[in-house]
Amino acid sequence: MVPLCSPRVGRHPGVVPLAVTTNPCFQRNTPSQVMSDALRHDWSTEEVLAVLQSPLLKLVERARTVHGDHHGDDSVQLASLLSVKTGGCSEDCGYCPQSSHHSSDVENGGLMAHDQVLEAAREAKELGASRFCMGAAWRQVRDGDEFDRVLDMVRDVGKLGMETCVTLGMLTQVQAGRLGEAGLTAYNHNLDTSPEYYDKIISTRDFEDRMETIHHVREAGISLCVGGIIGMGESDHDRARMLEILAALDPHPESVPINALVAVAGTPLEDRPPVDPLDLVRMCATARILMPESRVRLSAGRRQLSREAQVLCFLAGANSIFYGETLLTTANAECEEDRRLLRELGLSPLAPDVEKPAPVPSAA
Ligand code: SAM
Ligand code: DTB
Ligand code: SF4
Repeated sequence: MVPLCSPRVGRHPGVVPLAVTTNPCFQRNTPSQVMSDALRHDWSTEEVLAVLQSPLLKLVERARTVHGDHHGDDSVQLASLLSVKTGGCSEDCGYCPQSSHHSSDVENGGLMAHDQVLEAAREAKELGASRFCMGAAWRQVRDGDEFDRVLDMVRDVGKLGMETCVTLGMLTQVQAGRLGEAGLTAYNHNLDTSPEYYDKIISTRDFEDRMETIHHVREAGISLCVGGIIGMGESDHDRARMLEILAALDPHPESVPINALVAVAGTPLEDRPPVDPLDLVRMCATARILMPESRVRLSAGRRQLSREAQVLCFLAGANSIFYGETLLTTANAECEEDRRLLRELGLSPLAPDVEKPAPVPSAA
């Protein structure tokens, strides 16, 4: 059995994090500036871009320092994914093999049986995962039998002693409340890209729809898992805008998945060139600096990364991964290899934090 670290609980009031100045070389600020810059939510696009484009070694060093100041252990969160309802989605997200607008090989299926989902969760726990994330290829949640069944899945996976996460598309406030009552730990709802690039990728909803659901999730006291994708043809400016908007959320999302596009045949983005691994390192480092306390998750596209590139992402502040043989419809890195890499690096899988009190949005 893999060793489990205790989860880090709460913020570290005594910690003096390094503030990031507008200087891309990140000189240290004076102590008073440092204190006032802790957990900022007011990053400008220019500031974020300066961080993202700063010399790579300085960027990684800076992120590593912020990470050390805010994360007392060397834990990595292992989150396993299961697609509980696959394909046939009415949205036209250009990256997604599950959209009915595209012609990938993904087979459409109905909502999985409860027992099968529970079995998959038990297996994931056995392998060392602390969080179980269930994804559905829905544009939005519809009230009725299927949502009730997902709520039962959340309840019963929670009873296994795992953190639960779902990603079901758009939610109303009432639906978010029902997920909260079922004991859901986290809701995944990615921004995916910048508001300015959004309509190049998706035409069936807009960026504001995404923000609305994120707001409902927060109001329901469920923790947020919100990130995005790189490698879809967006500019550094778009990447910076996405990170700026993530960091403007108050509190910051507890999990920030950074995905590299998995270019799937039959999707409009099938011919996109592979992401430069160092761009992923930059995204992880910048996310770490902007959102010091969040779990930055090195997400889709990890299978295409060398061990060395993954090490750089961990050095840059990534402290969460998707763990398990498949993501939703595509392959992920091998579990055995992941465990070996973590052992070699001296990183330990995080234990589930099932007692965590619900985060409260700020009054502002
Ligand atoms: N339908 C729900 C939604 O869109 O919110 C939940 C499932 S959706 C597949 C979850 C997220 O997976 C997307 O928002 C996107 O960020 C990510 N994703 C989907 N396909 C991807 C791909 N080919 N490469 C990288 N990330 C992908
Ligand atoms: C997230 O940010 N990435 C995951 C999860 N949240 C749901 C999904 C990645 C999907 C990659 C393509 C696939 O396997 O279908
Ligand atoms: Fe549907 Fe989600 Fe895929 Fe978009 S990303 S097509 S909403 S499953």
